[in-house]
This record gives sequence, C-alpha cells and structure tokens, in this order.
Amino acid sequence: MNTLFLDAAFSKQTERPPVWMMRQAGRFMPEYWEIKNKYSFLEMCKTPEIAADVTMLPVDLLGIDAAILFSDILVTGEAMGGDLSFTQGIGPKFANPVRTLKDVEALEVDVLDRLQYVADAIKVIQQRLNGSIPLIGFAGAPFTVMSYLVEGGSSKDFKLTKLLMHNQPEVAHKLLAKIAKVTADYLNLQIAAGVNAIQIFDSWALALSWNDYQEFSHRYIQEIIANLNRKDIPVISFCKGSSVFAPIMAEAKPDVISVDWNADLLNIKNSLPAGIAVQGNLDPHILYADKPVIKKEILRLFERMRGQNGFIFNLGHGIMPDIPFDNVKYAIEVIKEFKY
Ligand code: 1CP
Repeated sequence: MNTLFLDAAFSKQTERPPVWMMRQAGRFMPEYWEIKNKYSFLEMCKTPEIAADVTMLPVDLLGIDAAILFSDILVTGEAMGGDLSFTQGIGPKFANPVRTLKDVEALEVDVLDRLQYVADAIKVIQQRLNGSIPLIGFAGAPFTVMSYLVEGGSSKDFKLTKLLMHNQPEVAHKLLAKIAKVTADYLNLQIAAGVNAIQIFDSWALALSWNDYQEFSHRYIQEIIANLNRKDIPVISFCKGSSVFAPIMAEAKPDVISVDWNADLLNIKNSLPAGIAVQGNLDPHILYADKPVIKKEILRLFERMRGQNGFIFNLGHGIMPDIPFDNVKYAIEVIKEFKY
C-alpha cells in the first residue's frame, strides 16, 4: 500500500506531502456526469457498485494518495427520519425540518440498519482498491448536520439554527446529542466495514462565535472522537473556521486538523500540541487560475512546510464543480514531483 497519507496523518516522515482533495469524487469530472445523468444522487450513494465506481474516478484519473467514500454528510439525518432529497442546482432539502422539541423527540437513534448500504459500499471499494491506497470514511459534525435538519436545507445565515440554539438551548442540545450518538455509531460501522481513516466535516462552524463553537459544536465532536474504535485509524477534524478554532479542535484529540485557507499553515501547526498533523490549505480558487500560478502557490505552501512531519496537502475546502479538470490534474502532477 502507498502509506504516504497514513504516515503523514500519524506525523511520521514522508518523502513528499501526500495529496487528496475534498470533493475529489464529484462534479468537476466529466466522468462523474456520465454516471450522474443516469441516476439520482441518493441512488448513487445507496447502490454500492455505483458508489464504488464514483469513489474510484479520482483514483484512476488523478492518482491521488487517498480515496474518500462516495456518500454525503446528510445520510445520518435521513436515517434518523429526515425526508431528504437532492435537487440539481438547488442542493439538499429536508422536507420535514426539525424545529420543535416534538420534532427532536421523533428522531430515531438506533438506525444503523438504515446505513448498512454504506458498509456494503466500503467493502466493494476496498476490493477495487485492492490495498493500493487508503480509504477515508466520513461523517458530518453534529452542528453542521443540525443546521440542515433545522433550516430544511442549505443556509447563508443559519438564522433558524441559531434561534433554536439561543432561545431553546435544551432542545438544540437534545438534537445535537442524538446526532452525535448516531454519528459515532455510524463512524464505527464504517471502521468495522474497513475504512482506513475518518474525517469529520464541520463545514459551517465558521458561522459560530467562539463560545457557541465550544458549546454547540466542539463538545459533540469531542464526544464522537472519544467513542470511536480508533485502533490504527487516524481521525481528521475539518472545519471551515479552523484558522480560528484550531486550538479548541485540538482538545478533541484528532490525529489531524484540516485547515481552511485563511491561516498560515505552519503557524497553525506550530501552535498545536506535538503529534497533531495538519491538512490543507490551498484556497480552492487557485485551481481556477493559470498553471504557473497554480504551481507557484503549491510550491510556496510546500516550501513553507518543508521539513515538517505531519503535513497532508489538501484544499482549504472542497473543489468547486466548475474548476477545470485539467487544472486539478496539473496540480497533482506538481505535488507528486516535489521532494522534501
Ligand atoms: O469526493 C468527495 O468528497 C465526494 C463525497 C462527498 C462528501 C465528502 C459528497 C458528495 N458530499 C460530501 C460531504 C458534504 N456534503 C459536505 C461537507 C464537505 C464540504 O464542506 O464541502 C456538505 C456541506 C455536504 C452537503 C451537500 N451535499 C451539499 C452542499 C450544499 C450547501 O449547503 O452548500 C451538496 C451540493 C450536496 C450534494 C452532493 N454531495 C456530494 C456530491 C457529489 C453532491 C452533488 C450532487 C449532485 O451531483 O448534484
């Protein structure tokens, strides 16, 4: 197996930084659309052979150092009773938003049988990978998943979510505790099915104040990480907002913190306890730019991180759907030519 990714995740020395990209198995690839035109997004997630086909696209076409399970962070919300759909150009929608104590009480927590298709997909993907590179499993963090359940879909300002947190904190905590329980069970299901690493996505934590982040997000992530059957499975904690929240995130004891693009990555790494690796942190918009710019920005980051154990190259957030495929391919070539 190519162990670059796992070595860096455990802060061991590597000959070059390993690379994978958030949202690497997605809409910027023409081959993704060939599959997407035939099935709905949830059909793709729930059919193990198709989920495996999509997971393998960036492995075969880009040569990345780690694969990520093709699924979505919102499948936990669906399993708990959310009526989830994805509409092209609009995004995710929960038709039955969760806004009252009664709504929260109606959500179920013993739901692993409804997520068995993910375990099945992991087994098919591992057969396809055949030991070549590690497979990353993932879940959404409770705050981010709660925001979709409460808002009923995507949100710009998280107004209803914050109103619930501020006016009825006990209801918000009840909801977060339920999501955290399902998420820990779900990640342990993924570990049992054979993933080699876990990433927790708290995509919208940046919307929270320092205090609210600790009360409504961090403590649940901490609880989830503490409940994982980690063995030799590294845990990556990602949030949009990590430039600010990294010191709090470290208290949950992840192996890796995935950093957005606002911060200087070395400064963040130096501020963390020894043994926590960093992942990041190229601004994904750089991948729209001309190739010499892409190369210059990647090499600038790598020169800054030269000599550091515990550095995984990634973007500060996911690849946008209209980034040219050729630019992503070029970026990966630049990365793989680099030697420390
Ligand atoms: O390579 C991969 O990363 C693919 C697997 C993957 C992952 C890790 C998908 C497929 N979604 C996710 C996680 C995810 N889903 C996050 C966290 C990552 C991040 O912050 O980028 C979030 C916030 C979601 C929610 C979601 N699902 C959105 C965002 C909507 C918003 O509020 O801005 C969207 C558009 C989806 C649908 C979705 N999930 C994945 C894909 C490829 C798609 C698009 C479906 C389509 O083809 O229309």
